[in-house]
Amino acid sequence: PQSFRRLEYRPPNYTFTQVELDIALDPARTIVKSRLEVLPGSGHESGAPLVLQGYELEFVSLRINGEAHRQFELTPETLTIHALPNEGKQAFIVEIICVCVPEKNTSLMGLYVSNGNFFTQCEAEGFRKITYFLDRPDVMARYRVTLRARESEYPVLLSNGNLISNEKLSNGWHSAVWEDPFPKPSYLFALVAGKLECIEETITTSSGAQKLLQIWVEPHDLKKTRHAMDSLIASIHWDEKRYGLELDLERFMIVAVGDFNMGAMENKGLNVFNTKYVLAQPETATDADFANIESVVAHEYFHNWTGNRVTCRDWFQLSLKEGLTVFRDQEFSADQMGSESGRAVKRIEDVRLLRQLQFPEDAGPMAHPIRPDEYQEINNFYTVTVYEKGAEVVRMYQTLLGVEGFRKGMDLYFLRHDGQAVTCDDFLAAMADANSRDFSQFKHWYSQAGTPHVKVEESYDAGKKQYQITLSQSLSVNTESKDSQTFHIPLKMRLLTDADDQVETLLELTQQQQTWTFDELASRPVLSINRNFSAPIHLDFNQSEADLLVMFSSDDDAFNRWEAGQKLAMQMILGNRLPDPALITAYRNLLTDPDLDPAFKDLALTLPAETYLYEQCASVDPQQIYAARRAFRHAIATELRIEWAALYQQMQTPGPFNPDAASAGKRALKNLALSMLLDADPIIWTPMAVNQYQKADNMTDRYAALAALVIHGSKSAAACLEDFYTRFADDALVIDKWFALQSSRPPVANAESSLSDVKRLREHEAFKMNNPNRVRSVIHAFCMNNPASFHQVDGSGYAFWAESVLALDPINPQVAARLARGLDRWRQFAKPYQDQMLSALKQVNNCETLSADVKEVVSKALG
Ligand code: DPP
Ligand code: ZN
Repeated sequence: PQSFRRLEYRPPNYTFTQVELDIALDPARTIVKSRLEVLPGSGHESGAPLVLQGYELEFVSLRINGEAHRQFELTPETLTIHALPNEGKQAFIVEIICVCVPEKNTSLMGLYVSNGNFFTQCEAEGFRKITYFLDRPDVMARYRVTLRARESEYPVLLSNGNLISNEKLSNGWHSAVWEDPFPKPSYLFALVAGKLECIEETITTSSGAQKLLQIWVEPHDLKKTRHAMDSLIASIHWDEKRYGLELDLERFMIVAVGDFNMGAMENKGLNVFNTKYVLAQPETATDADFANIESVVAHEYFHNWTGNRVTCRDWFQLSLKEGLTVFRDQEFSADQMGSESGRAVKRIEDVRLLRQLQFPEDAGPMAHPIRPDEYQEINNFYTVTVYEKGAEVVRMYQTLLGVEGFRKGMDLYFLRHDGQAVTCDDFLAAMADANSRDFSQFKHWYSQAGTPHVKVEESYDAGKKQYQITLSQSLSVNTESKDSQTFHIPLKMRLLTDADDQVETLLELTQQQQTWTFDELASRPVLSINRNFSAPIHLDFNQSEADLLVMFSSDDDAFNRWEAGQKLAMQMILGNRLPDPALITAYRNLLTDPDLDPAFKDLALTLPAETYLYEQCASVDPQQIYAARRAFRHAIATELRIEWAALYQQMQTPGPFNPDAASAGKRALKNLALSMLLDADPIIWTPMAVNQYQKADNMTDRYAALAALVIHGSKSAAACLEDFYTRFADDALVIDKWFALQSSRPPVANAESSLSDVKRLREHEAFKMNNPNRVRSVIHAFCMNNPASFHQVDGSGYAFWAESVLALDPINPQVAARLARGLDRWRQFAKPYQDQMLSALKQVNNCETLSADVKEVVSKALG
């Protein structure tokens, strides 16, 4: 397979200034006419042919400067045009006509049909499935787009920018012309056509301009758009206030689609969203859904500046826009929490995700730097490393420079690069230059894969009243190469003392090993370091359980307070121990502390995920870890049953549903209590859970009760599941929850295995192999979110995985490749799991017709 390398970047031979598209939409045969104004590019070589990308297109005709042109070659992936006028040294016009077949497009890249409507997805390389083009992000052009379609079937016609005109044509067709005033790369092109309706609002932005905001959905979903609109308005105001960035278009549209590979897409002025990240009302969406919608709407809106106005030179720079935009949406969501403790809760959730998903990736066969050096299929690099670790790297600039210094860097970045396609180095240079800082060592965060380890050694000399810490850094064994460079690591720290007289400081670890000395300490302090998770590292610190207990009950840094509890639980679970009395007491004090945020309590009593526990083991026995974690949880449930019962009452949220952070936190804690109580005293609490299921006026409470019944193997679960299905049969997103809950149910005594459930669900009449959300809620949920059921000694889970990857791949390679990542960490498992995984991987790898997407993933896993 072909590999692409970052260092082989060449500036384009040609570029386009103006692109005109005329698209006659027909599901079976869409005719695309393009008119391209071509100029020599910054890498022009006289006489070089113009090589356009095109994929799964039917070529019809080519004209240059108005004349039919015959000197060209077609391959399955390119159109190469020779004999250009004047050797291509001056502007010329290329006109191409081609045809594509949207109704056959199940990959959901390019132009496709979903529920009778047309949608596009062009990032990263989908535009080449619509027409022949220089489909690379450093070619930026102005677009004028004419859409034509049968009016009765496709009354709404949308594209990027501003609507110029709308016309009735003969034969029941109509057309719309859209013009985008901002030059953009092809990956930001979008069109939408069909039977859609919108809610709209007009707002005034900071310069006093009026802007039209619209959210387009299928008519029956209009009532579920309010929260997305509120989130959009909040995002627009936040970006003005925090970064001085204003919406630049007269009109900003969001469109929801039920068939979508990703979460959402930031096409200029016309964001296309997975329905999952738009539609919400209290009866059908959980608190988590509300929060996700707010953050994804913000994320895509923020791309308008970080991604669209300033874009990526090439796809190796993806983290330039994604890491930065995730950081921006994280900060926005933290501000939306409305309190300091809310900010900390958001931080804990983000770090938990990073460590559960990104740390394993960084230690596995697909490990790559946030700026990868090589890829076979770029779709495989929309990863938690590029996104979440990328956001951590951006956060470290802010930690080092302060919020104001970071803002100065952002201002300089836009001043220098607005309208350009640039690199991660350009971003780093703007941060450095705006603050007169030397970031040459910081660059290694972009070039080295793997999670760094920082080892802490401490000593206290009572005679001298002196305390010392020595920090040493190393890359993990897997990824360390001889020439690995030391990182610039910002570590926030504070010494916790009885006198409480120490301030928080920032240590910058830049050498392999450094020592810091602290004087005049009357007694040995407790070290709180990497506060607020200031650096994305593994902290190797053998802190005593006594010190951890001190931090868990009193560290003023909420993140480290939470972290101390996680570490205690983790050590005990991995040591196959139950929580000791001191920890139970600490849990009890925390749960009954009237001043603590309920959302924080919920996180503090949520145990580390199984997959995070795996990362701590040299050889993983998944059944053993599952059993130890479950026993530990059962002990917390029973020992604290009185506190859980009290919380279940105290955390009720009477009155109309409000999705704000404070109410959501109460519901989370109440529902954790319910789940614990079902574990501790099922006979008493099963009827209570059934009652909550039936009486709930919102999805958070209804779903939580249902999940608790299902997860604990309650006899009432089946009836409630059936009721749930009937109640919500018309709501695809709720039915996805119904599928996902059953597929991710861990093993329970006396119940059938989840694998047989999943196999049954796959035959269910509502299961659809070509709908990514449904596939993810059944197959991915089982293979990637139900470790104790998936990892079976007989390998049956892996056989199901192999069969599913092979069945999905011809339909949708991107969704299949994501599933294929499910066995990445096979080397880490004990026998016989490891052998069974290996044979499943080989089975997939042996298929001769694998997509480039899946091939890259499994060959790297085996490699
Ligand atoms: N739509 C994806 C995102 O916003 C890819 N750009 O991250
Ligand atoms: Zn993004």
